[in-house]
Amino acid sequence: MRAELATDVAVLKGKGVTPGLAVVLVGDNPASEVYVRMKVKACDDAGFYHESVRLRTATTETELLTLLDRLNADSRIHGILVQLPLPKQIDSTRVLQSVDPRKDVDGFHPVNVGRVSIGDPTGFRPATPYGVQQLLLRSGIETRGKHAVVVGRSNIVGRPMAALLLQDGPGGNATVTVCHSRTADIGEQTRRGDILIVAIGKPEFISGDMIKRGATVIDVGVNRVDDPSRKSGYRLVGDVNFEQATQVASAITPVPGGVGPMTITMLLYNTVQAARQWAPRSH
Ligand code: L34
Repeated sequence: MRAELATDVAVLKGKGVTPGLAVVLVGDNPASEVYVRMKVKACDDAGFYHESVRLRTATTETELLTLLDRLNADSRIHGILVQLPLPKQIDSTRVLQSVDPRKDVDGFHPVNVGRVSIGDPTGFRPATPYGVQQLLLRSGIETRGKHAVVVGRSNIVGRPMAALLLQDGPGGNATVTVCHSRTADIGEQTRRGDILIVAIGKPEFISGDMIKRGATVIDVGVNRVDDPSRKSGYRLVGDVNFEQATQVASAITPVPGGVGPMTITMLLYNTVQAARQWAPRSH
């Protein structure tokens, strides 16, 4: 997919358009710093114009909104990403609504949420669930008529994931169950999934006995657990017990190296899509 992107970028540059992304990070959440660094590097590798803006933890909502006004008006910038979570004095909903929907490459603006919800292909699809859908499609895993069980109902992953799997078309047409923290007997639900997608942020929450034999398991969780034997002091584990799951599942994504890198790739895709909307038509 990165190679496909390189071709797309070359075509756009031939038309005088260099995809441009602004990455905004407020505060010093260590995981966010890692993700943002990876995104900026991916932009560099892909030949994008990019601007990364770091704001201190005490940034006011007004300061952030002023920055977004500037980025919304900047013609070099086709995509704007405000890394979440934001410090608590800032109202995330207001911030996400202040990104121009045409530059909302995260797909978090209500206009894009609505478009994805009604199956309008012009809406930006949030990078993580979009990446999961591409993983399934490009691994030849049929979703049509299958029972997909999504664990987690966040706005970033669970809800848009369910919307994408429900859409009519490739990577869609699944029967979808969404589980969450108030679901009674969650194992009873997860065991029904031909495709099990887990995004709840609880280390190794899904044990082998919660998985249907032969299922495809997509582990969206990236959790840091203490590990004194590592130089960093921690290691990464998913929301799924990988060892147990491999005994039961027919396919599974690892953590790290699974959904995370796909998320970054789809962010680049969405930025190219955004840039195309500004490029002169070839016919
Ligand atoms: N606005 N906020 C906004 N957009 C997003 O799309 C995100 N997300 C989530 C958190 N906040 C966001 C991300 O970028 C999660 N996320 C993300 C992106 C990349 C990776 C994980 C989460 C990733 O590449 N993880 C590596 C391991 C990285 C490490 O060493 O910690 C992996 O291989 O899974």
